[in-house]
Amino acid sequence: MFNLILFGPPGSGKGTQSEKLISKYGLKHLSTGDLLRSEISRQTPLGMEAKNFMDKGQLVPDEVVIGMISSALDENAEAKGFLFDGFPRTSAQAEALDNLLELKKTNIAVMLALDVSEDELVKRLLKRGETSGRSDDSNEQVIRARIVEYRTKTEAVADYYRRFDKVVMVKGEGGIDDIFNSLSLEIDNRL
Ligand code: B4P
Repeated sequence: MFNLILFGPPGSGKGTQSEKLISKYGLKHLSTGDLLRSEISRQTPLGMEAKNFMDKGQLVPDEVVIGMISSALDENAEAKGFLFDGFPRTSAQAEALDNLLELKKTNIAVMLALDVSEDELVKRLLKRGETSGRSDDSNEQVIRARIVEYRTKTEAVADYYRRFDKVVMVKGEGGIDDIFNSLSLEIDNRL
């Protein structure tokens, strides 16, 4: 099994690159953002709870997302590997993921971290907000709050994986295909 984490601030291209990577490598895409938005659109109790946090640009509580990932791993026991997109976003989530993967006798091969400047992030998210219908993309204050959440709670997750020498920084600005080629090269080196 080959498992990788695509990491980076909101708007860094995780969702965009994940779509291309899963089709090239046949990995199962697990995006906590997509899973949460699906719960919201189905108006489940979990979705209603998550929406309160997401609309303010805050992270959803750890126990909610860890539970979601745990179920998704069980539902996809036959996958040849997972691409984690937007998860883990806190140190508690990183530890929980390690434990879940250990139960399956596997681990994280690499964390690919997209590096993008804050100005570019805000520009991209506001642009997506014009068409996506995502309430967390259309308001600059909420976008800035998401970036603060990233700096205060999520950035430390990279330090967690650095301890195991698993982090590779990749330039996340420029053409989508160029970034995809850089990510692919790092994966090919580890397969
Ligand atoms: P996510 O759905 O994970 O969304 P994101 O981080 O905002 O965006 P992503 O990085 O995937 O976007 P992309 O760059 O592809 O999270 C949303 C919310 O859910 C969070 O704020 C939080 O509340 C909650 N949540 C999710 N996971 C959680 C967790 N584990 N714990 C707690 N809460 C959690 O796209 C951005 C735009 O840039 C697109 O329009 C794209 O077209 C464009 N773009 C991409 N690459 C580009 C390039 N190279 N050049 C120009 N534009 C580019």
